Amino acid sequence: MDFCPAGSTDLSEAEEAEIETIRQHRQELLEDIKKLKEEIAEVFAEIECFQNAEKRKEGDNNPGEQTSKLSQTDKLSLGRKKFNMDPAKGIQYLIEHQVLSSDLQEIAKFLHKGEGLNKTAIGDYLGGRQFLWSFRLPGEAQKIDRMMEAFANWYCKCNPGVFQSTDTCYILSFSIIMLNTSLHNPNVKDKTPFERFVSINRGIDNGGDLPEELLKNLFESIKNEPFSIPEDDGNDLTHTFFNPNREGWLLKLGGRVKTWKRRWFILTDNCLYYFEYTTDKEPLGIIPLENLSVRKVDDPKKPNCFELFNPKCKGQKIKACKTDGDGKVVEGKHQSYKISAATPAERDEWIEAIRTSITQDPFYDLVSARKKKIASKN
Ligand code: 4IP
Repeated sequence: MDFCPAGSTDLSEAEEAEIETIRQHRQELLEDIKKLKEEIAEVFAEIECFQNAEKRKEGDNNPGEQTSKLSQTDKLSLGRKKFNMDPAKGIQYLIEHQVLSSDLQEIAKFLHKGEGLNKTAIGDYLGGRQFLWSFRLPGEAQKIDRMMEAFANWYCKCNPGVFQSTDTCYILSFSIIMLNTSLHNPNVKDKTPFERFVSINRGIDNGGDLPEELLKNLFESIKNEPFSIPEDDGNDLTHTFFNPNREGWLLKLGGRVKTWKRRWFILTDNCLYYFEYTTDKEPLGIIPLENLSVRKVDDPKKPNCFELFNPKCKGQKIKACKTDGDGKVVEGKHQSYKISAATPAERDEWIEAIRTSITQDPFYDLVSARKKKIASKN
C-alpha cells in the first residue's frame, strides 16, 4: 500500500512532520500485523497437524486413550502449544501425561528454559514469580502488581540494606520503567528531566528520600542506554485482535462527507480500529484514543449515538489515520467521530469500554496505591 506523497498540500512543516510520523507508525503496525498473522497461521497449521497425528494414533474406537500412543517428544510439543494458548491447561496436560512432574522446581526450570514457549504466556502463567527480562509483563494490573511485588521481595532479599522496605523497591522499579519509556519512546514528547524523576520518588523510602546519587546513577544509566523487553514470539496480534476489549458493528459518520458507513470496530490497546469486514486483515482506520473523550450525543438521523472528541482542542482535527479511496494511508479529517450503535444498551457499553480504555493506566494506579500505603504507614 502506498503513502500519499507529502508536500502536495499546504500544511505547515510541523503538520507534515506529524503526518509523516503517523504514516511511519501505521506502516510499522501493518508490517507487524502481517508478520504476526503469518506466525499465527503457522501455529494453527502445526496444531492441526498435531491434532491429526493424535487422531491417527488414537485409533477409531479408543477415545479414552487419546494421546497414550504419542511419544514423549510429541507430548512435549503438544503441551507447549497448549501452554501457548492456555498456560494453565498446558501445564496440566504436561503433568497428566508425565512429561513434567508436579514438582514446582521442575515446572520452574521448564518455564525458565522457555523452549517453544510464548513469553506472554509465561508471563501470564507466572504472574508473580519471575523477572522482567525473560518474558513480557502480563497486561492485567493485578498480575503486574504480583510480579513486581515478587521482584521487589526477591531483590530486597538478595540485596539487604539497599532499601528500607520492599515497597521502596516496588515503586522505584515502576519509576524506572516509566523513565525508560519517557526518555526513549519517540512518541513521548515530554521527556522526564532528572528533577522530575527525583520528585516522583520523593518520600518513597519509608517516608524518607533515596540518596540523590543513587537516583542520578539510575537516571544517567537509563538515559545512556535504554533497556528493552525482549521481542515477543508472535502473540501480540493474538492479544490485539483476538482478545480485544470490545468489538462489534457500528455505524460511523464520515469526516468531511457526512455519509454513514457500517464498520466493524475493534477496541484494543487504547485504540479504536475499524474495518469494512470482520475478516479484513487491515483496518480502514485507526483512532488512537489518547487525549480523547467520549460522550452520548443525539443525531436527527441515527439513534443511539456517541461521539469521540478532543476536549482540549475543540475545532481541531483528531489525530487518526485512515485509508482513502485509492488505498493510500492519509490523515483522518474528523473533528469528532460520531458513531451510532444498534441499541441504547450497546451504545452505553461502548461508551463504558472506551472510557475504561482511555483512563486505564495500571502503572499509575499501582504506584499511587503503593504510595498511599507508605503514607498511611507513616
Ligand atoms: C466517506 O464517504 C466515508 O464515510 C469514509 O468512511 C469517511 O472516512 C470519509 O470521510 C467520507 O467522505 P463516502 O464513502 O460517501 O465518500 P470509511 O473510511 O469508513 O469508508 P473516515 O475518515 O470516516 O474513515 P472524509 O473525512 O474522508 O470525507
